[in-house]
Amino acid sequence: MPKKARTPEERSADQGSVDVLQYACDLNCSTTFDRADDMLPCPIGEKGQCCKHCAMGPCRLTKDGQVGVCGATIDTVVARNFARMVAAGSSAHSDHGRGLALTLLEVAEGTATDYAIRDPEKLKEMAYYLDVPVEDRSLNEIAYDVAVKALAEFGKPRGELAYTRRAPAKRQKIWHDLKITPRNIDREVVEMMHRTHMGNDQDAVHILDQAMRTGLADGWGGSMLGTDISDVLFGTPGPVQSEVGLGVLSPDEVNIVLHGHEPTLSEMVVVAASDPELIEYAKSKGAKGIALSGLCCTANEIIMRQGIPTAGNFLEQELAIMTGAVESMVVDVQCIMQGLVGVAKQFHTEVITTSPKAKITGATHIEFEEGHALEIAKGIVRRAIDRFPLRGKTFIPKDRHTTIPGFSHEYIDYALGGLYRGSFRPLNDAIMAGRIRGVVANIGCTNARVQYESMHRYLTEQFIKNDVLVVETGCASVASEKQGFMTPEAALSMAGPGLREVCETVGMSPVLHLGSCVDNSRILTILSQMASEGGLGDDISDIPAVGMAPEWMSEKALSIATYCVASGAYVLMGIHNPVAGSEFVTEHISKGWEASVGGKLEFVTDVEEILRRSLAHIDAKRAALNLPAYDPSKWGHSGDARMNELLELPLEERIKSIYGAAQPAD
Ligand code: NFS
Repeated sequence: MPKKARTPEERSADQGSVDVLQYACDLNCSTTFDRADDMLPCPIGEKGQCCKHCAMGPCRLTKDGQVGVCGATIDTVVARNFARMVAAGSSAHSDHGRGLALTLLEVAEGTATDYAIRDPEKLKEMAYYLDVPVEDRSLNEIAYDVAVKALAEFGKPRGELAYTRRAPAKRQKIWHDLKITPRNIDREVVEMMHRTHMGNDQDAVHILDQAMRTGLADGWGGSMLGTDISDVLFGTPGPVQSEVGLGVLSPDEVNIVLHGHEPTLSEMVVVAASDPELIEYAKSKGAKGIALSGLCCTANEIIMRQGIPTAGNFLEQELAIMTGAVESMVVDVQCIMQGLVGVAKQFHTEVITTSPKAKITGATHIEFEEGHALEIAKGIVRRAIDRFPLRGKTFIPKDRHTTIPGFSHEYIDYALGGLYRGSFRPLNDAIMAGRIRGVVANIGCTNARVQYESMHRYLTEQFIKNDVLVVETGCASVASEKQGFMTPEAALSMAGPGLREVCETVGMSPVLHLGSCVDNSRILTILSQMASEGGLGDDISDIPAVGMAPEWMSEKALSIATYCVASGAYVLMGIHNPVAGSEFVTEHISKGWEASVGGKLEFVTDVEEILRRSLAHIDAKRAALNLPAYDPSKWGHSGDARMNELLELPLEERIKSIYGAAQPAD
């Protein structure tokens, strides 16, 4: 029976989206939220209890002790379903990384002349880990070898992933002992698919071990290569001021929304849109200029490097079109809803697919080639301009917010110690002293099944109030950007006293934007650096830190969760438990994985319980390190906020408050 349709306010915590959702109702436009309300999730598939791996099934294992036609137990079926989701997620991130490696190769070979090496130092760091010599060699020679070695990481016949050497020594040993160090990226994904084919691996623990190895191939392989090469080609991010929200769409310029994941395309459209000839062409069509904005992880890529505003997260892709103000939505891969084409048909918007890996029926396909990148990007911009005269009635919400994204791990290192003494020491010290209680990585998607952004917003606010430094990527970060959490002012008005003091000293916000979803690899690097800095144990699992994706929806989120757990982190996921069909598997990925790799994965739908478990975990890790118990009353007696407070006091009280009561002279 269809559920009752939710109101716009019940669907989204974001005011701009609520306004457009109301407008969509008035126009009788259907969105992903209507489809979610109409379509009840399959209760069997939701818990991982359905096996359709052969034509003797599908088998639905809903009763205790029931087995499939082949005899597969519920534990095997649930573990296989979960492992396949991890493999799909790992493949998506990794193929993104491979695409960038191929672009780097073309740059080095001189066939992709529109790109350049923007961060030579990062290229040399990659060379170090990939055993590429750098002495007396040109950048192109280094780049060529780095690209070839990076591509070999996907399919080399022997050895292990080179980047696993970036993990703390203790962590590497855990992986070796458990035989889950990834050998090459493609091999782990292929082996996961092989093992879960009918009639192979039928031991839940063994299947789940390979799921960890497949996840690690993503985190320490495909994603980490993707992040590094993006930085090499497009620049390592540093803080930049920009804006977020559907209100960034321009009422009088040609709006081109860039949606998807890979920066190769979006960066070129950014260049094309600043071409004076094209700007003049836009004016000739009655527009004031060309306005670019981003959606989903592409948004994160271009806001943190180029300051291009973010229109919204995953669930705002249809809403952006419904404003009637978008001439062109240009997409590449991942998190792109097929529903876009149906929505676009009701407006003047053209949906343009560009990847040879992702066509959508009814969309215009203009295939992107790195060798003709700028020419193709200019063609795309021109098409968008041509649609401007077709624009009808528009409804652009007012909602837009200032944000300062762009915290690469290199920048954090620099911010904490300056150019000559950059280090994670101040961060470790702040955690050890208790000024910062711990760190939370809040990441992942938004999901149409819940009031989207509400969990991200609530949890992030509670964490910073509790002196927990929050780092974010992907759609989660868009939610915080809209709340103003990613400005230094947020530290003054919202952070707990200890975190506030640290943020004031460094001049940073209490929630740091680390980039797109592949950039969760930056979190692995930060955690490894914190472990090697000293004072917080000697492995990632010792650090008072928690990872979470409270509004996850994609298989990529499961891959991220799995590699974070295998790297030693406690990870909490919301929405629903995809392994709920097996008590054994639910228990194994929590307590079982904690025993074997020190990290654990739990699915918790109640937001208060996510908060409680996170803080309890952080405090338990502090206690295990013999650090002082968290006590906010010790902090907050210095800094700008305290100065402002003092300035409000009458002079005498102010002096007493600073110097104490005057003591009688002897
Ligand atoms: Ni990542 Fe989720 Fe998609 Fe990016 Fe957004 S939905 S797992 S955050 S855009 S990949």
